[in-house]
Amino acid sequence: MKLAVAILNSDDANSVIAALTRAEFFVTKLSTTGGFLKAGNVTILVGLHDERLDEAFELISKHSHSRRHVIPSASEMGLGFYSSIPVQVTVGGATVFVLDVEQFKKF
Ligand code: 2BA
Repeated sequence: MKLAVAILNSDDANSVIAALTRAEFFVTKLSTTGGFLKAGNVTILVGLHDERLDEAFELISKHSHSRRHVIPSASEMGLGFYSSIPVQVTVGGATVFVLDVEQFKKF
């Protein structure tokens, strides 16, 4: 058993979650904030059997899109300094971590 922890763009989250749920995955949605942009994003937890990992990856990647984000000049960059020029970063699609699950129980 695995736990997939996927950080999604807020604009993609509903379609990713809908696709996973339709495919009978169990999903928990958390409201999170990126440390760099300090903008809201969505983290989902998906507990799943090892053999369904590729299927979950496929659905997450199909419904996640990368976006360019411009940090305006003179905004704090999360690194302890201020930029004097606008900085462009590419955000996403999805960032996914996969953890081994030692035990899984529902009471
Ligand atoms: P944020 O931390 O707000 O980062 C947004 C985007 O800014 C990142 O996109 C990346 O392009 C850039 N970025 C982040 N940290 C940076 C740094 N120290 N120096 C230069 N550029 C940096 P993504 O990599 O697609 O990440 C999207 C969101 O996923 C992140 O939002 C964060 O919430 C999460 N994330 C990504 N990688 C992570 C990791 N290794 N551990 C934990 N969370 C991660």
